[in-house]
Amino acid sequence: MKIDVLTLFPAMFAGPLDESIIMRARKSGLLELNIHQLRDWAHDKHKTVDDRPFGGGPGMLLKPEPIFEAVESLKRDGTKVILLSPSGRKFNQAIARELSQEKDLLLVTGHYEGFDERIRETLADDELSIGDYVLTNGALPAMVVIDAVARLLPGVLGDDDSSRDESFSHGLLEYPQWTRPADFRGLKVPEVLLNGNHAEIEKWRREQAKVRTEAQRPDLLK
Ligand code: 4G0
Repeated sequence: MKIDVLTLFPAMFAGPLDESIIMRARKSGLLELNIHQLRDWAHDKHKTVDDRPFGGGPGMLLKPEPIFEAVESLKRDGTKVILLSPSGRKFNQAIARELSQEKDLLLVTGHYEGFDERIRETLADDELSIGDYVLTNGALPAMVVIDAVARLLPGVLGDDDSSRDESFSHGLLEYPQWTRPADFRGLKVPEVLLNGNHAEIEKWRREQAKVRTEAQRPDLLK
């Protein structure tokens, strides 16, 4: 998969995507990642990319010309163009799975109070939000989407990690887990996990996952 990102803050992308599993995916060619500076498509010598909203109001909007020209120069046949903004559809594991089936993504990250509406109407195939909060710009949301999608690409994870993903799709939170020592400062691991009865362990874990989901995420059970 190829992922292009259009951003005003390319330096923010150095670091998180240069580590561990994502870097391995990039080095092996399973993921091609290209970060682009939106100002490269600005028209004037001040590299202006924003302007004030018609009708008044606070803040600035990303103006259409630089983004239209950037997207037109970067997208090819079959590229899915996605805006990151607080008004998007809420990103989740199911959307990550869908996106991992695409050939190319182009992530357009905003800033200020948002985008000129013509960008949303004409240029974007989808608009995603990583959650109900406002950040200073869309770089972190783009990195969240890239990470969640890249680890699902065939060959990126080992088999152990891949199967772990399925437990999320069963719609419950993870059951609690412990590792050695069985007694740490008097804090003991539940006896059921130490007795080697795998049918009993499986049943106990299912119950615990349900208890935890009811407490933390009752919305998942509805
Ligand atoms: C567009 C995404 C972009 C509009 C982006 C802000 C949070 C998210 C931005 C705005 C972002 C998210 C209307 C403030 C840049 N913050 N939740 N900031 N407005 O995914």
